[in-house]
Amino acid sequence: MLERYFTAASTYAHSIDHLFILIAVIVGFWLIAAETMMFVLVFKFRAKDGRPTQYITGEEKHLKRWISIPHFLVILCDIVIIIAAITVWYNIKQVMPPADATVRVIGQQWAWSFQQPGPDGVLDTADDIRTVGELHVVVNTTYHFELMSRDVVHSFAIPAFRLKQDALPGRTISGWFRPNRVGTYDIQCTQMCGLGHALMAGRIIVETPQDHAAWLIRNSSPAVAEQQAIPASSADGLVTMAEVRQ
Ligand SMILES: [Cu+2]
Repeated sequence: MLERYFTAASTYAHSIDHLFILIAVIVGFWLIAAETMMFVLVFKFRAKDGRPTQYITGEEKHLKRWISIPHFLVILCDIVIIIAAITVWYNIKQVMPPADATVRVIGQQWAWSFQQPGPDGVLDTADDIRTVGELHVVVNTTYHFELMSRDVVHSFAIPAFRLKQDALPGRTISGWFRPNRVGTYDIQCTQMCGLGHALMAGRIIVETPQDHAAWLIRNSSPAVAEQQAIPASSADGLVTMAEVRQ
């Protein structure tokens, strides 16, 4: 079950994982250091017969150092985390690499629906393919998505891609992903969007160009399919996108 959270199937999945590991290691180090220190002091200076209680104001220089030095080091660690986080955010959310294809993703209570170009490769034309709960994409292809919502706030999430983006009614939000591993991965809604929220799942199928071309033809309108039909003998999976688009 946890497998889907560890699978990395997009080009930026690893940079997000590395950021999480960096934060976990830095924060984990300080957690262990602070807790260890606390228990050592509690144990060492516990009440003992014949030992007078010390009154410490916290103003003593040699004691103040126990606060100021770790404080300074923690701020230094914060700066490291902030720089790493901004770099990852900038590369994934602020910069859009040129798109090989664009898909439209629409959230509504309680399903994801998708609109993607048909064999002509252009969105909003007669041969567009519309699907519900299932998005077919080609491996090693940069996709831009236009994310919309028909009703309330949803969040489009593909854990295997480390992709998560809120969908707001009345707005079209752009983003991108580049799948780099063939397979079928979960799509989830990660904003509580009503009674059927938990049922708002889908899947993304990352396939080879050949499989995708065959899928395109199977799912195009009958007229387009006939035009682009592959003879049964050559339907051995050797059709390229370029051939399909001709
Ligand atoms: Cu939702």
